[in-house]
Amino acid sequence: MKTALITGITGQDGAYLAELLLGKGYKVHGVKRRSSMFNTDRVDHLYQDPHEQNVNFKMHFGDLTDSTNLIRIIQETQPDEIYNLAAMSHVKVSFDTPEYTANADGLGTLRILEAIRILGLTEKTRVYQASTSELYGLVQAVPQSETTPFYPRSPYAVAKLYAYWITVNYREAYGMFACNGILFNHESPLRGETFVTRKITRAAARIAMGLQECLYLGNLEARRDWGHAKDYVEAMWRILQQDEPEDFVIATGVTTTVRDFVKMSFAEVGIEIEFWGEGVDEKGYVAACNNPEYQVEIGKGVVCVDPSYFRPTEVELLIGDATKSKTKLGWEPKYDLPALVKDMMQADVKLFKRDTYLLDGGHRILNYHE
Ligand code: NDP
Ligand code: GDR
Repeated sequence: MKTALITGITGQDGAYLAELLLGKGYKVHGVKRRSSMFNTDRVDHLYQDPHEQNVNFKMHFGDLTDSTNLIRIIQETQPDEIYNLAAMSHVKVSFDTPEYTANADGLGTLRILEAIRILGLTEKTRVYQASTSELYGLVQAVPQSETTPFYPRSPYAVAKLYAYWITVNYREAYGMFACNGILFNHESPLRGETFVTRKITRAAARIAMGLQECLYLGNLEARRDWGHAKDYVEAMWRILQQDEPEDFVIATGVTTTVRDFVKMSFAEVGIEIEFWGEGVDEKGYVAACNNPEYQVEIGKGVVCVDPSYFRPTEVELLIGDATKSKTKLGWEPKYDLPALVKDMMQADVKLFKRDTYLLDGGHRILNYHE
């Protein structure tokens, strides 16, 4: 039985990866942060009572900014594979918290690699580093492959650039089996609510139910190569099963604007969406949506552009070339974009139907944001 350690177990990818590895017979350890509220929703279905025998899923409190903690967890668990998925992963937020992002996303990776070296596990433990298409940033060439030059455009991407290269360096300097998966955007019903796709599918479901009138978004013209997280965690695992450690791009090869993602999502609930505020000055955008003159009929949907969601420097176009992964890893995505949108929309419609019953019954719902 192989043992895996997953940092970021409470996140979207951590949850899907844990499920995948448990299904393959792994013993899975996860690193979770202390929070003042329960933060394990995404993995609660995998929970095993620690008092029972043969427990294959265990969580440990930890943080990527705490090296002694990481050394102790790695020493205790002696993993065959570490998947470093933990990160402050929100690009826009990284402009507000650049130092913390550098610490967790950049130095956090170094702490894991050093812990392996300090513990004498360089021969035993393989490492997957969650690298990102954000490394490409300002477009140098398309489609983007393993050989396309990087030009990061946010504190998040710059921190991930350090993580990328320190992973390569430890592989070359110490012969470690350490690999980067350069993953393009991947989404799912478990996607964090503040990333654009989930923000859109939640709003589409809520607007269809009359729970919300307007969806505020930033740059509608940005283009992303969106895949399904379930397909992408499969690729992470395959990367660590190779004979030689290498870096791989994981992408669908199809790019779509935020605007079209909006249209596709609302079409799932039979709503033709209107886009307001374009061509109006910055304050005008928001004012139009808040103006009572513009009452929206229930069942109709409106998107308003709110410049507060613009980023100081934007990544305009991502489209990945995953030829190497397809040939070497034998990886193929099972979901295309319409299937992804359908999966997310169905889940959010179900979620808000449940919430409607609870609200109608006079119950308060925690974490209930529009
Ligand atoms: P999420 O934001 O959903 O999850 C991030 C995880 O990291 C959460 O479990 C979070 O814990 C944890 N975390 C954050 N900071 C720390 C810290 N200082 N110490 C320990 N844990 C921490 O991200 P995803 O699952 O979407 O992404 C997984 C990884 O892949 C990230 O590194 C991301 O940057 C990268 N990536 C993601 C892509 C995507 O499209 N999803 C594409 C390419 C790369 P908590 O729940 O407590 O907040
Ligand atoms: P991204 O994802 O920055 O690509 O990073 P996000 O969904 O946040 O943004 C995608 C694009 O949509 C535009 N956008 C908005 N974004 C958000 N969050 N909220 C809005 O209201 C909004 N309106 C328009 C953005 O400007 C951007 O162009 C994700 C994260 O998962 C990273 O961790 C990961 O590395 C990359 O994907 C690949």
